[in-house]
Amino acid sequence: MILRPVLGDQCSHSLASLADLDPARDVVLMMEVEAECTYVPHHGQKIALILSAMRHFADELRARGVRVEYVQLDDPANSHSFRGEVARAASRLGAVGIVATHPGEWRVLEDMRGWEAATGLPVELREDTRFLCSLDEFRRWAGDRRQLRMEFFYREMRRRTGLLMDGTAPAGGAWSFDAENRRALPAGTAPPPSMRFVPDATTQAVLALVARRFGHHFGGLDGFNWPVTADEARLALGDFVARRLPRFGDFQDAMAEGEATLFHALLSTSLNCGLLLPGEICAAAEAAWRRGEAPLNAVEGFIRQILGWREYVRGLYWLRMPRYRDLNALDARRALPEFYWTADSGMRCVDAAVAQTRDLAYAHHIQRLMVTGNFALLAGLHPDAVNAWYLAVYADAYEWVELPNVHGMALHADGGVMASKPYAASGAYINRMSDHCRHCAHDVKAATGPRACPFNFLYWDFMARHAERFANNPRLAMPLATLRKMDPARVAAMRGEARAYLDRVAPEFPA
Ligand code: FAD
Ligand code: DLZ
Repeated sequence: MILRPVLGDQCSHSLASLADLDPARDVVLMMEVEAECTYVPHHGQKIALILSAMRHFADELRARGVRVEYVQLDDPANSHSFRGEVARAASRLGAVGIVATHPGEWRVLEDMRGWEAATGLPVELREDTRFLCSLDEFRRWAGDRRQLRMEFFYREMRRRTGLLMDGTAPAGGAWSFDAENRRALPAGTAPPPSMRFVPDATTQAVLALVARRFGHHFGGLDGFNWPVTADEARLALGDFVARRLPRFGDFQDAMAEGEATLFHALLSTSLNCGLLLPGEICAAAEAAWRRGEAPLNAVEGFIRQILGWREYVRGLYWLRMPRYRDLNALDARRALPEFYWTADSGMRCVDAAVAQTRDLAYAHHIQRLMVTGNFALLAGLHPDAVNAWYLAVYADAYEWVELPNVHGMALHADGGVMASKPYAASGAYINRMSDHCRHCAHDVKAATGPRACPFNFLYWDFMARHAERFANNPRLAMPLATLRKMDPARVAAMRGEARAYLDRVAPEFPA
């Protein structure tokens, strides 16, 4: 008997380790383990999503005639670690070998490397073929390039997959239409509400289990509305393509009061746990454009996120781990402010992002990057604390995708491996892209004084703090030139306010 462990983010029938499964001989092992629910205190909705998706997937496998050994969280014999459960099942079932698929996190790969010793059995680890770029292909592409840039990787992926290509040329004559995708949401625009998924008995049981065991974790369960099966995920994809994709590009960077999802896809949770595959999502988006149902700026912008960014961050993660997560290029040393949990910073944009994260386990890209991420960058919050927060609070978070986005894109802690400049912005950016500032107690035009927007004094403090480091970065030439022209007394006043504010909300860790 070959034991075939399937992890919580591997709920895909096309999984490489299931390709040659012999139902008469083999057993699939699925394990709900405490260690995976608590290595960071995951949002309850994330735990519920994974456990429900796992239970549904196990049922689907059984319906196909596969023997599934499923260990529930409440099983008294549960050892609560992957290695412990694999060893227990291998000996109980008399396995002669183990076949698994490459995991999504370094930490789990290290665990798997101990399976042979723990069981005395040969372990075959297969490539995760659900990605469009293999780890070897990414390594070859990265080669000895001095700088890795997503744009060039993305073009290569377009050529390789033929997505949005007319022969050898990009559809519409350009690789990117990003310049058209920076509109704020006009007042009165009502994005279509997302689809409703009513929890079935399996999901209800899991929600009750999560409330009982992990009720103390950050986040509410009432708003749980995630697809938990491939069928549901495909309905969500169809709904997105028909109702939100056409305007995805225009309002990709917008934020609005009371609008948690705008024209975003809400598909990352399904993709990341295997209910959908990236190829089928990109194909559905391209088909909508070819049918004339969605414009090219929307479809290209959307496909770039999946074919470009998603594959790129995954390649980068495995290329650079494990050293990547220890980088702290900007020597950031401050603690995570309490308001990342309580949503009471007094900054309307931050509180909106944190409150919806608490309620939905979701925030869209610009909230993650330009609000909570931007604050963390400007304030110099320690990368470990920020990474742990992002990994805990989002239902789509796994380290392979969370770490490059947070550590690299938002915090610039990797010194520029992921992005050529830090995404630092003052309140003016948030004001341009949202209506939060109009409702905020702070004055977005003020950089000093009792009503000053913290994003303003923190922005200039950040620029001054790192002026030397970024002196030769052409993408920061403008703000650094503005800083040099500013009245030194004004700069000193902003920096004084920044220090006083930060010492209050985010004290430095001792060196
Ligand atoms: P949409 O905006 O509709 O985008 C469509 C799809 O593109 C997403 O479903 C996702 O699969 C993919 N995508 C878009 N941007 C990225 C990106 N930068 N990296 C990888 N895939 C991308 N995404 C995660 O899946 N898990 C995370 O833990 C995560 N953490 C993030 C942390 C920060 C600081 C930032 C800036 C981004 C993070 N992202 C993460 C990327 C992105 O914000 C989410 O994928 C997106 O918000 C998910 O919502 P959606 O499905 O509505 O996405
Ligand atoms: C995220 C998660 C959670 C909360 N629980 C489980 C679990 O009980 N069993 C399981 O197999 N997987 C779980 N996961 C997903 C794993 O953490 C994920 O497979 C690894 O992070 C590798 O990406």
